[in-house]
Amino acid sequence: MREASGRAVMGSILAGALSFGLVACGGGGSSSTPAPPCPPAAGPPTTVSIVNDSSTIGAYQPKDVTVARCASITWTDDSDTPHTVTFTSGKVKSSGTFSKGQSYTVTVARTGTFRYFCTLHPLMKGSVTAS
Ligand SMILES: [Cu+2]
Repeated sequence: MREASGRAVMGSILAGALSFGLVACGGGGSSSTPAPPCPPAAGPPTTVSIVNDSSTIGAYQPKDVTVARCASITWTDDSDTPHTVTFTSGKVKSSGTFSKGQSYTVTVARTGTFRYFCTLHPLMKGSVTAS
């Protein structure tokens, strides 16, 4: 049990070194940004309708969409049930629950294929490919 206090001291030294490192980074050098920022209004918007489906309760229509990077995608709930658009990767922002007549719009700043589903009806699945 005596080692515990020793570790706590190490932890605070590490935290101090980290905050010093962050301050030292402000010199205007090149930074390693994973995805370049999107220009405003890049490309026409893509729309996906969420419709009633007898087997999965809801369905994304179209299920899979391909867009240019930075294009916006809007899902509109045209069904009778609330749904979500929840991405399996944290690289694209997920929606909360939205209901009939409401919509959710996201801009995909990275390239790749991003799968998503509905947390309320996990059989509902779709994907967005940005290139
Ligand atoms: Cu759903």
